[in-house]
Amino acid sequence: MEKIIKQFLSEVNKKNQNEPEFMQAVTEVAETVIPYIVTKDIYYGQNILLRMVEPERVISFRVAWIDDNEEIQVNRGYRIEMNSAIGPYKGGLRFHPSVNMSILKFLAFEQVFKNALTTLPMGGGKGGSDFDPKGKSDTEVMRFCQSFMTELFRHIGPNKDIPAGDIGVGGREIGYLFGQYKRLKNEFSGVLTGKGVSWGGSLIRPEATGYGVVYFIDEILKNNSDGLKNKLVVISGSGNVAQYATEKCIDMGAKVLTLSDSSGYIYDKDGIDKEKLEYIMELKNIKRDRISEYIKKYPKAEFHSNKKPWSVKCDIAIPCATENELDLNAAKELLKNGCKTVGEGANMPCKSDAVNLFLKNKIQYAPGKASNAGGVAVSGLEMAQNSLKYTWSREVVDGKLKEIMSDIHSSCLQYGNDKDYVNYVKGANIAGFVKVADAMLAQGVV
Ligand code: NDP
Ligand code: 2IT
Repeated sequence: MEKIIKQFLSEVNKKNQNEPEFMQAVTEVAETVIPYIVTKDIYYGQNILLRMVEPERVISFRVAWIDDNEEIQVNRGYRIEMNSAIGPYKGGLRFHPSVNMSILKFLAFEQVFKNALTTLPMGGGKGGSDFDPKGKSDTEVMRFCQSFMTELFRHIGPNKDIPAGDIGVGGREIGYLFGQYKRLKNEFSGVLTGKGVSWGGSLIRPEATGYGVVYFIDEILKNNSDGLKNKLVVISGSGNVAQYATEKCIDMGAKVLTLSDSSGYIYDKDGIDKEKLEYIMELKNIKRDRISEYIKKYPKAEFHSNKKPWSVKCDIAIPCATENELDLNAAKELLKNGCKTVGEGANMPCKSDAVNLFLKNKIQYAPGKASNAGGVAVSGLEMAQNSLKYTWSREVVDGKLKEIMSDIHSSCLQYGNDKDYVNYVKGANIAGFVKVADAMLAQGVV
């Protein structure tokens, strides 16, 4: 078995040199899915995984724009259309200086499995740019978004490819992107998700990823006759996912001790309550300031510059910032301090050796493609509402989100339940694979 996996990975590696994040995501899937494929006659010998790791289409383009000093700036834009076997390409756009082909291919690959798990008809894609929105004026962000969409618009469409937000792309950016698409196409359509509620957006979409990850963690705990009440929670990030994960933890009676950004983390031993969270939302979403400002307002809290929050004692850790933010040492520290549950809000925030340590120690560990699927799931519900030309209430959307997260949990149990331990990595990868593979087999070699 090991030989087959190694051979497969070396073949993929040959074609994808210098793409470490993509290879990291592919390796995790290969290690769990290949042992399953070899036991199934319908999949064996069909090279399905080899087809899945090859994007259906990769688009890369120049984004030129003029900054406030009238200087010409040039960024690179991308869209990876990874797999459309079960529906149109669907996935976010990331604007961050670190964006490159490897990062977007890993995100697009993960998205294929995640979207399959949601039970909704969405294929997988991802895009973005190395543009850094930090420190840019609103009008600079608008001009960049307009230039970006002036190329992207010809590749996307409500039945073709439907982008959404991710790091650096929130409601403001989706607004500017949508405005430019509408102008170029002279068409008001559901081409993007995460839109404002008054112009085609869904209620609960901003909250969905953060709420969803907490619903998923609640499912894990319930499966062990436990719950979130009075649990100590450590969260990283302070953006969209972190904020709403915090809100839902508070609602469910847990105590959130930390949040972070790329400059460090805050530790509030009294817990971040609703009022403090409201302050953080204003700080991050409106003032677009740094998390360190928190201790000026709440001097009893601590700020740890250039550090990550994983050394703080907790029951549950929810990494919600970015990939590979939790390494082996951090995982050891969490274990030493008695942490029992790790639910990923971000995509691939735990390094492979950290994940292996969690699995070896039977930590309840939920990979992002299962636990953070709530965001794209509600994007799918936004698409459904756009098609119906109708809107559902908060309660209806939240109810559907809860049901979807519970169904994803059941799918993980179906394929990942090993006697006394649920391996959610194995469960999520095989469940996602089966759905996409069956569709690919039905559609022939294309
Ligand atoms: P935001 O841009 O709203 O927030 C990102 C947060 O992570 C910020 O606090 C940011 O700090 C921090 N961060 C980003 N990059 C780094 C880095 N390289 N090092 C340290 N900190 C960093 O993004 P989201 O909350 O939307 O996304 C967070 C994660 O969740 C990502 O992995 C994303 O792919 C994933 N995700 C998002 C979904 C969504 O619906 N938005 C859905 C599913 C997954 P700073 O401001 O200092 O950069
Ligand atoms: O990683 C993700 O699932 C997202 N950024 C959300 C994608 C979407 O289409 O809503």
